Amino acid sequence: MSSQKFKEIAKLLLDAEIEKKEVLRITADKIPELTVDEAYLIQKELINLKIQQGLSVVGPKMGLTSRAKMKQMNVEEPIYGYIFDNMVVQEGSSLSLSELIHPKVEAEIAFVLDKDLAGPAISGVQVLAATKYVLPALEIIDSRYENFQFTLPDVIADNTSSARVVFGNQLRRPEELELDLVGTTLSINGEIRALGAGGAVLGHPAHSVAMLANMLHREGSKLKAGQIILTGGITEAILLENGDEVVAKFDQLGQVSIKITD
Ligand code: 0L1
Ligand code: MG
Repeated sequence: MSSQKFKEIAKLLLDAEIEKKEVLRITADKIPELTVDEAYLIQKELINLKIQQGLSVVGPKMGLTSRAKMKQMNVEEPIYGYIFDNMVVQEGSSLSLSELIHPKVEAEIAFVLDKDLAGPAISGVQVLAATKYVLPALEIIDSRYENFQFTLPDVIADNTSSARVVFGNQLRRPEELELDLVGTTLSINGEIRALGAGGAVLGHPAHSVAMLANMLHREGSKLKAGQIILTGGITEAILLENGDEVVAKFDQLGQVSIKITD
């Protein structure tokens, strides 16, 4: 497959994001045999296009980190993408549906490292030793594909549906908490719509960061100090509607909220 083709598809996905228009998944017509490795090459082209437009990477994110989501997609390994500065929404502020296609929200724990971490064979213990602090987050995913329908390579190419992120204000040292036991509720308009604990993320969110460092190593890359890393959904993702008041509460980590407008 030519790199020109990958560039064209990256541009198509970027245009879909900017114009807020869903497109047919790549594997339905353009490249039915798209592999995971090729999908990451398309993702890389997409990331480069965003950087050329003046955007900056805030940090990487892991997706499909729960056993349930992996089983649903019939995959053995999570996937990763990137969060950009224009995706960060202030805690407690409003987000307009007019900026997005069909957004969904999920509750996550984010890490900030104070040392670079390069795979291979990084462990959860090494991640915790290199962590400056952890913080609560809401991730808003917004697949650029029609009806959120895609295969694994499609969603990798689409920067793992990354769209918006809201970070909470409470920063905690990881040793102050048992992150796998951190209970989390995701409420909309006062009603709990999803719940879970940190252990839903590959047994412990630090395992997700370790796996990410090891996956990045395969492409000659690493986790960098200061980046904010999203570890993956503790809860399922819930479709957002106009008027939704979204609040995720995390045991010992505080809460993160956002209001959805039209
Ligand atoms: O952050 C995520 O877990 C999303 C990964 C992509 C799958 C989806 O869009 O549901
Ligand atoms: Mg996520």
